[in-house]
Amino acid sequence: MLSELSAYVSDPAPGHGALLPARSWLHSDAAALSLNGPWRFRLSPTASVAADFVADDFSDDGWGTLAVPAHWVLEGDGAYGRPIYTNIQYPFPIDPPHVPDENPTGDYRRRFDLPEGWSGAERIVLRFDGVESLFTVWVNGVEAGGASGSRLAHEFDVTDAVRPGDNVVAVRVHQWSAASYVEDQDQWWLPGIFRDVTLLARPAGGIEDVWLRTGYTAGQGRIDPEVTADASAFPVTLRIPELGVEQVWATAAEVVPLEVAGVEPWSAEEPRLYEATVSSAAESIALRVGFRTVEIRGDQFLVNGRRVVFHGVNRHEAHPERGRVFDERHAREDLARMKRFNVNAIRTSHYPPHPRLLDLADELGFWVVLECDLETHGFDKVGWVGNPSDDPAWRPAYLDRIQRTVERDKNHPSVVIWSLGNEAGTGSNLAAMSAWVHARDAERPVHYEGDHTGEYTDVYSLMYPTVPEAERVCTDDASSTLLDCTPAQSARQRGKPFLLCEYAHAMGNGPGAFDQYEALVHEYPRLHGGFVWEWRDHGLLATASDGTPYYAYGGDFGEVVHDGNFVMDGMLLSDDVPTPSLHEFKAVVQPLRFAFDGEKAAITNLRHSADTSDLRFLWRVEHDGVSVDSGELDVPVVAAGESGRVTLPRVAVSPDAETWLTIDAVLATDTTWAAEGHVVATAQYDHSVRRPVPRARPRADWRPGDGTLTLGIADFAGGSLTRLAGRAVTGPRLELFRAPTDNDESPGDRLEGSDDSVAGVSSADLWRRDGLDRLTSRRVTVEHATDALRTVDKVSAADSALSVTVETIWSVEGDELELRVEIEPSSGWRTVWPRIGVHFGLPDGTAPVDGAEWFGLGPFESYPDSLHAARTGLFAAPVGELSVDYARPQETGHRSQLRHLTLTSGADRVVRITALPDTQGRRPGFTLSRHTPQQIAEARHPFELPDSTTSHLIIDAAQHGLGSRACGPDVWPEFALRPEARTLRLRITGGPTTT
Ligand code: IPT
Repeated sequence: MLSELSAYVSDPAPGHGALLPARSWLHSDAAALSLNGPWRFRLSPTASVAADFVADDFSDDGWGTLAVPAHWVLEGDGAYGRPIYTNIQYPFPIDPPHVPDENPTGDYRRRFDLPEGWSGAERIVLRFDGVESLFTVWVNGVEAGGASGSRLAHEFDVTDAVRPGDNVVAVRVHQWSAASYVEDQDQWWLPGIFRDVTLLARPAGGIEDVWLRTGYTAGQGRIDPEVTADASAFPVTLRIPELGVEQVWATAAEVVPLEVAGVEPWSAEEPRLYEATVSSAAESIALRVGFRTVEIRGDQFLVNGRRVVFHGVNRHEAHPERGRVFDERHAREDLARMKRFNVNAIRTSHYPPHPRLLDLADELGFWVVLECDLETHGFDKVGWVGNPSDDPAWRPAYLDRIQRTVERDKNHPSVVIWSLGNEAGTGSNLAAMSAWVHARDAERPVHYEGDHTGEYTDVYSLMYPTVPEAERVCTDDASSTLLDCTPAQSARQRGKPFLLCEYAHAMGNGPGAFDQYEALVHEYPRLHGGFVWEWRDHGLLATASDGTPYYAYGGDFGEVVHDGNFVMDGMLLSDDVPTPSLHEFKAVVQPLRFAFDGEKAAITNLRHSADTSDLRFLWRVEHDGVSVDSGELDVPVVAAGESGRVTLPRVAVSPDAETWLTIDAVLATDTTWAAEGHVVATAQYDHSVRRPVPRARPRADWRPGDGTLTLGIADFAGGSLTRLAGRAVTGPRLELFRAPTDNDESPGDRLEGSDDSVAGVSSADLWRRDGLDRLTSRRVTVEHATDALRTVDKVSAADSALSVTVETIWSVEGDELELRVEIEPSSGWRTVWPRIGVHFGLPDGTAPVDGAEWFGLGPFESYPDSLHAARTGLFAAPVGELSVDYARPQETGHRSQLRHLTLTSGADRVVRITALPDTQGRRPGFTLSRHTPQQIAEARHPFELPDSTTSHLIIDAAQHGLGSRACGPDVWPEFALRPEARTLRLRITGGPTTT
C-alpha cells in the first residue's frame, strides 16, 4: 500500500484513466449540472488512509462539510490546516519527484441525481476546472481517473459509471505531489477543489470543440474555423447575425476559412465583439468573436498592423477570504479598476486564471499574455540540478500543461501571446512546449523569460532590469552582450520584440522610477512596455488575538519555512484599496501627452488605435488651489499616434498667489468600466508670476540667554519650544530616520557602479548601524536677540562620532513667527539618509490635531522618484487618511513641495505654516501621522501600532527616493539622498479659527 501510494503521489505523469483530451472552455447549450456546493469532507494528515470512502454504501456521517469550490486551509477556522506562503523555496524537502509522508489529503464525497432526460446523452463528462494539486475521482465506486495541473481543466468520461437517479462521486486530493515541484509559484499553497465541478451531458451529434481563429485587415475580417465533431454532427452552421454571416458546412471537409466584410477590429482599447454561434442539430456553442491579427515583423509586435505597448500588470488570482477561488463580481470589478488606472494588459502570472476571466478581458479590453501553470524556481537553490524542465520523465507533463493552457483559452481575442511558464530554468521540455504551440497556433508568439538566449521563444523578455540594462537591449551596440548570450545570440535577441514580463516591484511603499521605464518605451520602438509586479497584495484576512482584523502574510500561520511579506507586493492592497503607486502608474502611462507652449498646447494621442473622440477636455484655473475659472477645451479628434494643437483659455494670473491651469481629459460617456467624467489623463501648466522669497533677516545682537521666553505665539523653556498657539508642543527635533520601506530593508544590489548602497546590506541596516533611529542631542548654545532665539544642537547617536549640527533660529517677523533651521552633517557620513527633517510632537491635550489642509503636491503621498500622480493643489485630509495601511507598516504619507499647511482639530484651524523655498528653490515636504517613524518601524502589522495620544508633524527638507530594491534596482542616483547641508524656513501663524 505504502509503496504504491508513494509511487502514485511522486509520479510526474499528468493524469490517468478516462481523462479526455483538452478542449476549449465553451458556452454550450447542452445540459450541464453544477456540482458546486457543500460536499462531505474529511482531512487526513497523510495519503496512507484507506480509500474505502469511494464505496457507494460508505457512511460519511462522521465527516465535516466543505464547500466546493474552496481551499480547505481557508475553511473551518484552522480545523483543516493553515495556508503556507513561500516564494522560491519549496515547503518540503527537495527530493524530486518525492514528497513527504506528511501529505494532507482531503477526501470529498457528494451525491447527485442524474437529471431526467440525460439517458439520451451519448456521453457523460465530469469536469474539474481546478484542483490543487493531485486528485483521483470515483463515480459510484468506479475509478474514473486522476490528474494534476492545479490551475488547468480536466475532464473525465464517466459515461459507464453513472446510473439513473442517485449517484455518488468521491474525490481524493493530495496537497503535495510530484506536480508540486512544477507549481512553485510565488504565492500561497492552497490545496483543494478550488474551481467549479460540472457534470456535462454530451449529446450525440454534439460539437466537441470549436476554434474561430480571426484575422483583420482594413475593414476586412477573416475567420479560420476549426470544428471538432463526429461526422454525425454535420451540417454545422456558423452564424454571426450582426455581420449577416450564416455559413453552413455540410461536412467537416467544408470547414474552410471565410472572409467577412464590414468588420470593426478588436483591440484592448475598442474591444469590439460579435456574438456568434456554431451549431449542429444537437448542440449550439455561443462565442464572442473579436477580429484581430497578431504578428511579429522584425523587432515589432503588432496587432492589426500597429505596435502594441503593454502597460500591464502581473495578475495572480488572490482574494483575502477566498484565496484563488474565483468570484466573478469581484474579478470584474478588479478588471474595471485596472481600466480606470490605465492598465491595458495582463500577464496571467503564473498560470491560467479561471476561464471566465478571459471572457471579461475580451469584453473590457486587455492585451493578455496567457501563461501556463509552470514554475520550478526552488531548483535554483541546488544549481538547477534535477530541474524537471530538462528531464525527459517530465516531458509528458510539460506538454500536457501547455496543451491544456492553449486549448482551453484559444478562442479569446484578448490572448495575444502564450507564455510557457515562469522561472523554470531552461531545458528541452520547454523547447518542446514551444514547438507544440508553434505547430498548433502559428499566429500567437511564444514567451518565456528564462529562454535567455532565445532558442525557442519569439520575444525577448527580462524581469527587473535596471533602466540602463533595459536600454542596452534597445540599442544595437554589438560590443555589449545580453544576459547569458554570446555576441551572436545577443544579436538574435535584439532582433526580436522586447518586453519586461516583470518590472517595478510594487512591494510596500514604492516602486520609484515608473517614468524612467516609460521613457524608454517612447524612445525605442523595440521595447513594448511591460508588466508591473504585481497587481495586488495576496494578504489573507485574519484576526489578531484582540479581535482586530488584519491581512496576514507569510509567517502569520506558523509556517516552518516562509517568505514573510514578500507576498504583499501589489499596487492594490489586499482590501482593494489602490496604493499611491497605482495612481503613479496611471499618471505615468496615461495615453495622452500634453506639451504647453504659451497660449497653445500640443496633445499627442499615444494609444494603439483608438482616437480621442471618447474624451472631453475640461480645464480649470486655480489661484493657490482655489478654482477661479473653468471650462471645456475645444480639441479636434486626434487619431492614434497623432498630435493636435489647441488654443488654451485665457488665464487670469494672480499677482500674489500661484496660478495653475489644469486640464483633465475625461470620458465623454459611460463605459463598461467607468462612468462619464472619469479622468483618463491630467496635465498642469504653471502660470505663476515669480515672487521674491523674503530674505532671512541678519541679526547682530545675539547674547547668551536661558532660552526661556515668549516670541509671538510661541513659548520656550531652556531654548526648546513648549507651546505654540496655546497648545503644548515638543520639538523641533532633527529626524533623519524613516520607518524603512520594504525596498529600504532589502539587501539586494542592482545598480551597477552606484556607491549609494552596499551590496548585500540593506539601507535600513546601515541606518540602524549609524543610529539614525536613535539620535540623541546636546545643546551647545542658547542665545537671545531682539524678538529672536537661537540654539545650536549637536545631534549624534551612541557609539558614533558622526554628528549633525542643527542651528535653530526663531524670530518674530511682523505678525508671523519664523523658524529657520540650518542642518549640517559632520564629515564622514557614508550612507544615504532616509530624510532630513524636523519633528514636532503635538500631544492631544483637550483637542487633538487630527487633520491637515495644505497647498502643495497631493492628494496622495509622493517621493522624489514618484511624483507624477501628485498635482499642485489645495487638499485636506484627516490624519488617518494621510497614511497608507501597508501590510507591513513602513514609511508613508510624505507630501512633497509644500507651500502652506494648516493643522486642524475638528473644524478648528490650529496653526498655519508657510514653507519658504530654499535658495535653490527647493521646497520641503511634510508628514502628519499618529506615530513616530520609530514606532512604525517596530510594528509587523498595522494592529501592532500602539494607541497614540500624539500627532507627529515632520517637515522634511528632503526625502530619499523609493526605488525598487525589494526585487530590482535601488533608488536611482539622482533621487538618492546623500548627507548634505539643508535649510528649512517656515513662517507660522496661529490662533483658533474655524474652517
Ligand atoms: C520573480 C517571480 O517571477 C515572481 O513570481 C515574483 O516572485 C517576483 O520575482 C518577486 O515578487 S523572480 C525574481 C528572482 C526576480
